[in-house]
Amino acid sequence: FTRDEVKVIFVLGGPGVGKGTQCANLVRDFNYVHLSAGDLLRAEQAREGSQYGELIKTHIREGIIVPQEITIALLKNAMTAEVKQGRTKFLIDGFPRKMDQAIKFEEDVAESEFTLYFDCTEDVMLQRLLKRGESSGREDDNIESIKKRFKTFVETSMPVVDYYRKQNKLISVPCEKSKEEVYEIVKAQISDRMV
Ligand code: UP5
Ligand code: MG
Repeated sequence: FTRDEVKVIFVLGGPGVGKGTQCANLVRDFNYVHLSAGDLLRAEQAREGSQYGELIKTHIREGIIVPQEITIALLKNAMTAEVKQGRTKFLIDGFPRKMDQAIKFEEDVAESEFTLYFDCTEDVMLQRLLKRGESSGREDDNIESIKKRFKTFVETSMPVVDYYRKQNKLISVPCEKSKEEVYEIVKAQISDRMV
């Protein structure tokens, strides 16, 4: 596909803030495809014969960012498959979480329309992750990994958020309230831009 064929919205926010939850709401109400970079990495990790399985596993457990080449290739593949089916509008969740990824993706794949940023205190995110960790089976939903994810988010991913804020391409939504209340704010902020 070419860069003009697709429409891309980035969805960013700290670990456990509710990116996946709100993307599911958006997909229900708008004609978008939800691609979670983390989900794509976990699927690749679990894929038999993947040469990156071990690398992805350790990076996720340590809460650090997998090299961009891997993540961008997974995203591109997933997008290609969707475009073939005529689906061209994407919510890209949990990506880009490092400046090099943002620049490379926008250069090579497509420019983002805007970034939806979910904002929340670490305390609230921690509670959500610990609760989810009781049943998620995710290898990074434990207190040690969660602390590392928070650190990476502040040091490595917030510069991306600030970069889009400076470009006036950031829509920031507070996320402390209930899922339903947060979604009301999301809709009010972006529904006119989801066409
Ligand atoms: N919940 C959600 N909203 C709520 C609300 N308003 N009130 C109360 N509860 C709420 O939600 C988390 C939990 O909170 C759920 O139980 C939910 O019901 C509840 P969820 O929607 O899953 O939050 P989300 O922001 O998607 O959390 P997630 O854990 O997926 O975020 P991360 O950004 O940490 O995880 P991701 O999967 O994106 O990445 C994992 C790892 O992959 C990274 O740490 C990194 O190592 C690697 N990665 C890369 O290397 N590169 C990438 O580009 C992407 C990922
Ligand atoms: Mg998620």
